[in-house]
Amino acid sequence: MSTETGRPPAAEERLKAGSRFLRGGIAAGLEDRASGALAEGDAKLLKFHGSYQQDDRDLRLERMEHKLEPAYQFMVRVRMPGGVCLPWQWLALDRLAREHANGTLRVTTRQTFQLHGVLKRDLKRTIAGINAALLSTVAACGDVNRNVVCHNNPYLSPLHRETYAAAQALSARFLPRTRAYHEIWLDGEPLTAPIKDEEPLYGATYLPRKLKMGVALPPWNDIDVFAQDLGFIAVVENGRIAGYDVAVGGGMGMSHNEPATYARLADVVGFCPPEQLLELAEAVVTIQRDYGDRSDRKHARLKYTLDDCGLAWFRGELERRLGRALAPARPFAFEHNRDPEGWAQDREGNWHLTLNVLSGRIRGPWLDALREIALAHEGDFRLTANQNVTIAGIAPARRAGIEAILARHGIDAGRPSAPVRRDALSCVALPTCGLAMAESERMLPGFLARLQALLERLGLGALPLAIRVTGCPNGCARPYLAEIALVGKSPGRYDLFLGGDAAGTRLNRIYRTSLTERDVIEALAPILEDYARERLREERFGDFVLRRGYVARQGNALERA
Ligand code: SRM
Ligand code: SF4
Repeated sequence: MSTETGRPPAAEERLKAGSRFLRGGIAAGLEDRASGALAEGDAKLLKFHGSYQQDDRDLRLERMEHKLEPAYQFMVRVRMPGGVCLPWQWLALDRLAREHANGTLRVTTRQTFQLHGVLKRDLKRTIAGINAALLSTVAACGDVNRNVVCHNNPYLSPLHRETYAAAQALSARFLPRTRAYHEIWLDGEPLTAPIKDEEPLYGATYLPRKLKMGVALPPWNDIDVFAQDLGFIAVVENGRIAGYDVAVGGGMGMSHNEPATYARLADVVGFCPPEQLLELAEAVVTIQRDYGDRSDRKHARLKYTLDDCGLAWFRGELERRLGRALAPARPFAFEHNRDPEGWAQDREGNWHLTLNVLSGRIRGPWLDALREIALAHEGDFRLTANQNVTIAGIAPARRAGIEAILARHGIDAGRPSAPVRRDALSCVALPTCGLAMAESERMLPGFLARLQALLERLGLGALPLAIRVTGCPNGCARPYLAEIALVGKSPGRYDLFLGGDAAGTRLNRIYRTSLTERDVIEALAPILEDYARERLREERFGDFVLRRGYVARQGNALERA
């Protein structure tokens, strides 16, 4: 094992190398009833199996005072490329959420589900249950290719079908090959020494860090393609997908006060025909495998490899591995990165209903309503990377039935959400996320209500606004692409970012630091007043703050393309 930097490898590299292809001591640790936790190294390896060890942070202090170990619990993330889930799979996840988790399903910003609050004794049952529903959790987390996201607009098929097929193919191609997952969770026959497992693509130490892929279909950028390590932008010519423009090196994560870490938009490096998609992805993944920084995990994402080695070098290396020159990128144009809301009908007459789920948290009447719908629904469900749910493929005769179920549970599918709610995203943060510095999901409804009141006072109640909140700078709700973003700094305090655009092609800029929620509203009030008076026709708030100099302008991804 070596690193390109000449510095010693990070501890995680030794852990992976010595884990016997991700087995570690997880199986034995699950049996150990003395603690609700796994050993430290095993908790890290567990991520590759799609689960995070967490503890209920609301209870930390109290349990410490009573000399109890933290309230350990596990988050389980499903691998669901393109976010498509059949009704019976939905029912299986609903049951697992009620029986073994905290009674909620959480739609993530990568188009899949998370369960929270699973106890160690129920972890195996939960993961086995997900597999019994022909879903998986393998490689939903860890230093591998994560859940592949894909444009979500089923009524645009057959183009949507093609992008979805591309997402599925990418997902399958980069699955780890180790049998550890089957052994631990599905009672597969253990391999006896010498271990014969191998990872032909990843190798025994997998990637230096996580890697994220997504497939976009312009004019919709509902997956935020420029935030992906490797993004494919479908190029539509004569009504068919002629191929994909390839964008590399996107990423959101950074740390406060560490300028060596930063959010970065992906660069468009060329075009590839559909049949070369997997080959190209493999070349990108193996460059990152071979050249990514394995000594410093804060500097190990593809975006840093790209900036350290240079875009020209990267393109050259890519072409060397492909054995041919990359074709130049073709033109594309994105209009927005949000989801449509409400009912839409496709050319065959079927209906699709996109429900706005605040922060993607499905609980209470929403959980019950969607369960009831899943019992009767003959189409499928599609999760979006904006944390929403589309009930897709509803036959015309069944639309009224779906509406009636929703209405019985107090959900009015016909009424659009307030725009601030419709396009808002938030990460999970407290109480489950171990890295949260401030509230996010739990503060969002109150914050949006205060902002909505301000907007209404200024006559801007119907203003479309992309607002994103995260509990720390890691960027799980892709805040640096929003028109307004709050990024957690310390309990109750946020950095305020302004100036993203409506299509997810521009990074915003920091405007003020360490503000309380109330300070944020006070800081926004004069800018919104100015906007109410001085905006140009159709001018978005994110564009206005740049034009008026509230934050400095920087190039966007399309200008870099
Ligand atoms: Fe994330 C870590 C939640 C999408 C960047 N993310 C975490 C962890 C696992 C915390 C941890 O490491 O202990 C969070 C679990 C919280 C919880 O209790 O559930 C977490 N991330 C999420 C989710 C659930 C946010 C959401 O509200 O939906 C999203 C799950 C995605 C999925 O289904 O796979 C989620 N995370 C993202 C995204 C958005 C995306 O991928 O489009 C990003 C920014 C894009 C990127 O990766 O650059 C993101 N998460 C991070 C980072 C920063 C990585 C970096 O390069 O610095 C971390 C921290 C880390 O990896 O060390 C992180
Ligand atoms: Fe946790 Fe930070 Fe991600 Fe929010 S952004 S889920 S606080 S890691």
